[in-house]
Amino acid sequence: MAQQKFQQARFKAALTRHWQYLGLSSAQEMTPQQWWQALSSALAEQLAAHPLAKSAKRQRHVNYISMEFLIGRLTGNNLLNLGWYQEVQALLAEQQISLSELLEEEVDPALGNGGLGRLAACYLDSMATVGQSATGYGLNYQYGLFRQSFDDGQQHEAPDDWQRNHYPWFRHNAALDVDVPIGGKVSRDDSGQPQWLPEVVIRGEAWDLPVVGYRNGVTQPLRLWQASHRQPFNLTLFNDGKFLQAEQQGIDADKLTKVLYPNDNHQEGKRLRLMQQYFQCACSVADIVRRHLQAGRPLAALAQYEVIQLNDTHPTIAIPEMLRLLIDDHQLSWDDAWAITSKLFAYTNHTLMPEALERWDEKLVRSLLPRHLQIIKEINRCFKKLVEKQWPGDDAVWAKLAVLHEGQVRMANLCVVSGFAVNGVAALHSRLVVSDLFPEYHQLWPEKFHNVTNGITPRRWLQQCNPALATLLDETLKTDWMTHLDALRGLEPLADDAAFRQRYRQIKHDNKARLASYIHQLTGISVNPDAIFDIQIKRLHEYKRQHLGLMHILHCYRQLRDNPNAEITPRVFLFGAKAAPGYYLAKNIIYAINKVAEKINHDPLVGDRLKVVFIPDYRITAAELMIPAADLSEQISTAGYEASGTGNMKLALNGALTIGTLDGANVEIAEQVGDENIFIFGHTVEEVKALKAKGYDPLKLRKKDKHLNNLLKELEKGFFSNGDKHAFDMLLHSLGKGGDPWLVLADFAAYCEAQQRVEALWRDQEAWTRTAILNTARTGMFSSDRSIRDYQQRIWRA
Ligand code: 26W
Repeated sequence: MAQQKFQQARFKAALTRHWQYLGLSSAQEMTPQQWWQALSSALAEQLAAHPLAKSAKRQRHVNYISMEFLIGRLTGNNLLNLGWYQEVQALLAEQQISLSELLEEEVDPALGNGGLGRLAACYLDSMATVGQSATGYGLNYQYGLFRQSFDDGQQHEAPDDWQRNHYPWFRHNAALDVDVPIGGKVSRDDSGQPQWLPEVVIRGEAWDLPVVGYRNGVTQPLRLWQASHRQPFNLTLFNDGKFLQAEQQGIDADKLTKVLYPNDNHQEGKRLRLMQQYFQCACSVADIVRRHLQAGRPLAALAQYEVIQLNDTHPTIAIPEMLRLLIDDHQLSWDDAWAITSKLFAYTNHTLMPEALERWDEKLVRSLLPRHLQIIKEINRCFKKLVEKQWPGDDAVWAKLAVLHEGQVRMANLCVVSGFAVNGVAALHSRLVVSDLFPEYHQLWPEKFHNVTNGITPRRWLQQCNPALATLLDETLKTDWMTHLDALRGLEPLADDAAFRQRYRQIKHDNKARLASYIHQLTGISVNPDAIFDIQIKRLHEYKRQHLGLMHILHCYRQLRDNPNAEITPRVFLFGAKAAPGYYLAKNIIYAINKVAEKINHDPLVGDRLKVVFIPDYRITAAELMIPAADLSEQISTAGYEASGTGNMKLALNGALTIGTLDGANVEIAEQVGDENIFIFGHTVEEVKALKAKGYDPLKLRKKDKHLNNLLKELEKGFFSNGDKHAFDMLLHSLGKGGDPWLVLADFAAYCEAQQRVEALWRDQEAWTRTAILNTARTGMFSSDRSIRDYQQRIWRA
């Protein structure tokens, strides 16, 4: 399809309506925030009027269900994808308005925690861009991920009231609202058919955001469900003088989509969370089936036209919901309903961490979803026959594979048993999914298992966040690299061109200066743009080992104090990370980093040579500023635990060199860029397993390594915490006796050695830039367009 044309007259008229509606006498009277509102609603109006792309014949429509979509700011990104940026910029300039300043007015919708939610957003962008007909389904949270600030170094959380009510990109599509039953019990009707008598019915409102393809005229919806009540206000109660009770149903329903759960990689068995999951699935499944029937297609053909991709197990309840709808509402037999459902669902696994694998208490499921529990039991019963046939009398295997076991419903098992495809998110991870998580399932159904390595959208993560580099690529490559990212390979010869290196280096330097001024404005700390910008940005988690980074900072600081004239390479260590509010150890790590930062940043002996900055409230917008300014990308998880990572791809594409373990997609990044252009260190997956099997004792290591011991001692003595000897207890205990499950101490020496290799290369700036250019040139395969094509070929067969 062709690019959609910008209609100047319509746009101007919409702007005018906006200030007139506000009761102002000219556009000039609008505040910057009102300008942003006016601009965005004028754009949204043109888009809303644009018809959706008709899906190509025989292509299955993809329904991407995810509890999280970390979309980031929309206005600038939409302008860029539409190809209207320059035109709108010029129009606004006529009124002395700066477009880039207006774009800063947008709140960053934080409807996700981290990697999983951001991946969903990149995939929507790519599906629209490659012309894969798709709908994203999620929840319209009133409060997104909490806002983070630091109070004497400790994380403080505040609600993220992002004001969805005034978000001009939203359209409430009232014709699509759905009624969702919850609770109650199941009885049998006269013919013996189960009949669900729910306790309450909640209204699901369809709030659509437009997903704009890259200059191809495609716009498709991200549909976020918002809970309300059919009768939010009870007039009878009100008339009886029961004013507070009168609003109760509305308030109760509202609670459902009030707030995003801030956990990442850790399940809590909370009732409200299960209600959120079910609410989202019920709305989405109803919408999918309605769309199918409205197109005049038979139910039996549902899986020919639709596929449902589950973003981790969070939307698993969609599976029994689909069966329920087909059996109870459309009177299909179990066998017919199963034949459809088992061809419809595909499941993506994003983590192997046992504490993240969702299990729900059978009692809880029964109390909220009694009919679904019956259906789950039936799936379990049928599946047991199969297992019995394959492994007769083997109770241990059944205990592992059962969907329902010892009063727990296991969502991952439900997905594998009921879905037609399962995939991991990087080659190594997909291998481990088979070998460590689901080996028996793989034996049963080898054809179900796939790998699709994650990707990132080059529109937001290069063109938008790094415009200077994008311009250099435009001039140099003269191709549509943003939709054919492999074309970056064309840069390879230029790595040997001194003039090109100079330009590339200058861009990095300017991006660093831009970040430095942001840091100064935000924290008052001055950082030197000529130093190495060493960046670790990701959720705070033990397995990601921000504390390994901290240990290395202590090591550098110690070196300087031992020898104040030491020739060390100036570095700025930058962190960005939120810790789940109930994850105390992660918060203790944040505190430790902040305290160490305080000491180092104020030590006159150090001067400009080392700086440590923990940037508060890390989010998409901060990432867009930090990634183009990075020299060094820290990807230092314990091997085997980071499923893929996607920040690693963004950073490498923008010319940061990776220091990392052989984990997740780091392995594939190393394959692409070449071993000589990346700093790999530490125990491999096999070595981690072997070390643990042998019995790893961090204390022994500590005793052997005097230097390491001294670093830890300083933390213990309160040197960084004004004499408070207990400030970092949690962190230190985790590294102590019987501890260090993430092998921080075991990888420390290798990490420091790799950091020395980093410094050696940095001293030769020409060689460094050459390597950086090769990183940009060779990371084209990490475009999410490629990931989507892999999904099409391997899973959706679109
Ligand atoms: C139920 C609590 C919970 C919440 C979120 C469990 C698990 C999650 C996510 C699956 C965690 C997550 O975001 N995983 C990350 O997914 C990214 C996208 O595939 C990967 O790049 C990261 O390696 C993985 O940690």
